[in-house]
Amino acid sequence: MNEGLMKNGSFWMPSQASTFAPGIDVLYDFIFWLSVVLFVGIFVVTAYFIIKYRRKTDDQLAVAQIIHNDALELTWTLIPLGLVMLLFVWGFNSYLGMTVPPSDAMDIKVTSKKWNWQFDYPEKKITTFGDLTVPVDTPIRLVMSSQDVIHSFFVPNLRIKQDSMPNRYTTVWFQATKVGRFQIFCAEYCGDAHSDMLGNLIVLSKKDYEKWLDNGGPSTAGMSLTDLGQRVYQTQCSACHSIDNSPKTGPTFKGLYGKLTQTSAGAVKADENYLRESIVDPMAKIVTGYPAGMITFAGILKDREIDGVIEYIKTLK
Ligand code: HEC
Ligand SMILES: [Cu+2]
Repeated sequence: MNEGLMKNGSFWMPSQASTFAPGIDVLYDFIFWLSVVLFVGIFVVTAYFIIKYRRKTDDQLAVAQIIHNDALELTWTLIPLGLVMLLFVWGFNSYLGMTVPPSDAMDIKVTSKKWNWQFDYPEKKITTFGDLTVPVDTPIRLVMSSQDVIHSFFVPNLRIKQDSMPNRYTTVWFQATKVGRFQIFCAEYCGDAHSDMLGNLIVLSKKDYEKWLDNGGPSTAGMSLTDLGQRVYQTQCSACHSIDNSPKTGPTFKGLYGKLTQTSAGAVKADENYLRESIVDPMAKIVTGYPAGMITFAGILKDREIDGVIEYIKTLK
């Protein structure tokens, strides 16, 4: 579990990890307590009037109707108007602050697709899946788009949420104030595995971030092929392929290696070449009984990652 979402927060809110968070929480608290005061106040006054002006004797006549009262009407118009305008100006102001990034913000490209997040760091040609790594105390602008349906990038600790859409760019910016790991959610219902469309925001000190960039991003160099493959499986394939025979959109990986698979091109033995072809050119042979529902991973996965995932599939006897 990520620190911050469940721990360190208050009863209402996860811990604050961006420059926006304190201001937004004050506005939230203000609206909350204003609602409590108005709710309780109106009920108390209503109850008091019910008792005070109740009919006391059977033959009591109705009190004369009040048709018009300037002072009363001005009061109940102007006070709510003032409150609503205050909330509008306050909210609009913080909205502007969240919409307009500082000119020195660092751009990171975010691509969403069913069902994961891809992050491209322009300076070093690094791409990561699921994990977004950023330096602390640095303005970051996310330029987002989607490869399929609408998704929504949501990090509660930062107090930011922004839809990511096909065929257009949307942006959101933030400045993290705390080193740590925070949960990324998809906040737009986007299909079967929507609730698995999770990621981590990893905030590093500036020095650690430079080191991370210099090492080419997430260090996979020291990882064994199988470990790397398992990671690729979890971020890229687990939405559609199980490893325990349970049914998903695609066939299970359990026992797949070496098996005779029925496909649109006849029976094929699932060896390394077939697995590789299924990953980079999934339309070549469609498994019988399944929809042609897999996208190509050519250009998305590096060769070593493909090798890794094949090794990983081999371990799933
Ligand atoms: C969006 C869902 C989806 C994702 C994500 C996905 N696949 Fe698939 N995959 C399918 C479907 C559906 C099939 C069956 C139809 C076909 O053969 O194309 C399939 C078939 C396969 C097969 C052939 C299986 C067999 O029984 O012969 C392999 C191998 C495979 N996928 C590997 C992968 C790997 C590795 C990944 C991750 C890098 C991945 N898939 C990600 C949907 C998906
Ligand atoms: Cu989504």
